[in-house]
Amino acid sequence: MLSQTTDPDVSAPFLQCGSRRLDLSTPRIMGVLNVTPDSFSDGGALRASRGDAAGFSVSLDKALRRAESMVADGAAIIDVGGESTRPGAAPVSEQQELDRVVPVIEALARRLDVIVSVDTSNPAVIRESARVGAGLVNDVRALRREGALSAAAATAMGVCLMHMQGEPGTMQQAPDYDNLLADVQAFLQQRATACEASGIARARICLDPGFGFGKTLAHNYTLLRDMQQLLGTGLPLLAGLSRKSMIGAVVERQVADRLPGSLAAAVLAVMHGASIVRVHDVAATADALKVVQAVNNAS
Ligand code: 7PM
Repeated sequence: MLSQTTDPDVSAPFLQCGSRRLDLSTPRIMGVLNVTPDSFSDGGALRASRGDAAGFSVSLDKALRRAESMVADGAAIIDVGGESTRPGAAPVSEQQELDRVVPVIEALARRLDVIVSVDTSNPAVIRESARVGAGLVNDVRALRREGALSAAAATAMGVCLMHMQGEPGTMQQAPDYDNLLADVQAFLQQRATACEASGIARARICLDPGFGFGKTLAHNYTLLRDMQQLLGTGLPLLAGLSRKSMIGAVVERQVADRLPGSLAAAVLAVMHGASIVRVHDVAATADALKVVQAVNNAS
């Protein structure tokens, strides 16, 4: 008897990211690459302009090596960002953000066989990142900034639309929902519809419930338990849980000691419908997800 499961091409899920098609028939890992001035131990040479040849190359090389090792460990996407979403973080100017992320994206896109993602809300950063080879825009503001939607639409990049209640500086002050899952789903659906209306094909869109972004601890765990409901949109889900305070709160450990908790969260996210997990610890997460896959493939 013919069945869909005998034909690997029938309804195989994917995310289109520029010229690359990310196969989502098994869960994928997005590795986090921070390029803030303090994220590499040379004291911030990424901030240095192209004129500062020594500092520039040292930090660029470190970023490249870190990304290379994440790819070797199993990352399908490298997410390049400037931690501008951290509550209380100093605002970064457009030029600073361009100077930090564009050279790194260009180097990664040229040298690595991986989808390079840019973590930004800024239209100029979206445009420049696409020009140098980025395949995905990861925007915690879901392309709501003036000009961001049209900037993304003018490229062939994939987009990750994340739910956030409020703005990074104040979002944790009093998170409140009438109906958490319904509110998150309605927001994401509305942003996906806006993307499609701007010419972004559905195949380019993935959704993210935004763990920790305008949510209490209880909200975050309800969302992790019930995120399968978001699959009703028909779009793939990305989940970012790695090292977050929702894990720290239950294991009572500092950021550096949250790997076991983060692995449990990644496994649960995949079991509850996530196609992509955004993590800091790629090798360990890859092992954990292989165990999930072995269960799913059991006869
Ligand atoms: C401080 C606060 C530092 C928060 C870093 C963070 C997500 C993301 C981030 C996510 C998507 C972190 C966050 N989280 N992008 N960017 N989904 N799509 O813990 O959950 O990494 S930044």
